[in-house]
Amino acid sequence: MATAARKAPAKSRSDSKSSGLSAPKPADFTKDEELAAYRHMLLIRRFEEKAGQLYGMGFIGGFCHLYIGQEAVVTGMKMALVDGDQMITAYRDHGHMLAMELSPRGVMAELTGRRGGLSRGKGGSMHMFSKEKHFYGGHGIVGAQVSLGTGLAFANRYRGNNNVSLTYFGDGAANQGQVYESFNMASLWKLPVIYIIENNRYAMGTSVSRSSAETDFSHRGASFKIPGIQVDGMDVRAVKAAGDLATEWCRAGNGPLILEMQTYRYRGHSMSDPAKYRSKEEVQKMRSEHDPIEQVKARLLDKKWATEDELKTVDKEVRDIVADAAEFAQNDAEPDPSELWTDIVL
Ligand SMILES: Cc1ncc(C[n+]2csc(CCOP(=O)(O)OP(=O)(O)O)c2C)c(N)n1
Ligand SMILES: [Mg+2]
Repeated sequence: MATAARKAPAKSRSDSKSSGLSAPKPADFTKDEELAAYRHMLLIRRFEEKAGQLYGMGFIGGFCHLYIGQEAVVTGMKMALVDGDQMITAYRDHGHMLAMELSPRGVMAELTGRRGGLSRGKGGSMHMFSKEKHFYGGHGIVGAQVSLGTGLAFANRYRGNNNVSLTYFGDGAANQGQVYESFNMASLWKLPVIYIIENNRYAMGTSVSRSSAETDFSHRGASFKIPGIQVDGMDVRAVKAAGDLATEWCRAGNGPLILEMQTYRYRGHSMSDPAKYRSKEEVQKMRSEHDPIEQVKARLLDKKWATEDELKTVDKEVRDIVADAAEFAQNDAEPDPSELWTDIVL
């Protein structure tokens, strides 16, 4: 009996195939779309590099998780949104904020704990929000944002506004229990939520294969009849095409969808990570063969849509925005001590 029970499971009946969904071909970008994707991804990369420097110089305290390597995920998804669509994520969140057009000055000044920060210097790297830009944080408890993101989708449904909630979480968070409670409700009530699992292969120092029984995260909704798709999260065009498909799916009233973004983080989990769990060669291979920004750059040059000099100008413009944000974040005043007693429930 025991051997029969261990037989390989039959293929899931509620996966992407039975719903008629499969990963779409990468989007055919116009010149303007390629250039916009290049600029947006470069802004995130340069911003994160600067945040890393400021951390090293002692301007940023506490936690700081960099998004370098994963830029195509938020950039491609943002290109598929309409006004009013919401985004919520975990603590590796600066790229998500910049994608949602939160001000680089406001984000950087929050990292340095200054008055001009988006949470007035009291939230830090993991806790920033912008209701006007429909960005709902920034959450440090692994998996906690998944139920909140599902709640945002519930509100959309209740208000009949046709907006979609983009709820991001990591491969590690995908093993948290509340994720599945959320999946159940989202599917039962057909909520317009896209669960974006950023599979960057590691949860702190633990690889996916060491921690996950099902390593195909697009199948994680099978028990709840939520279809899923695996996406090359290093190719911004593949992300955009998946984003278009997923937003249309949700807006048509079909309920939730899972997008597993296969991506990679180049830096450590946070700023104090000895990185003994992976080889330098593994990181180098991803950088040299799959870098999301280099892919766009190569296409722009290949199609003669931009020259090296023009791309250098874009880099200069982006560096100027980041330098201005860093300058502001280092010189802005710290919050007044009386601020310790504001924005809290006593
Ligand atoms: C409930 C909870 N458990 C454990 C932690 C400690 N912790 C912080 S990040 C992390 C790993 C999460 O990895 P993943 O979801 O893959 O996200 P990534 O860091 O790769 O973006 C853990 C276990 C936490 N913050 N919250
Ligand atoms: Mg991870």
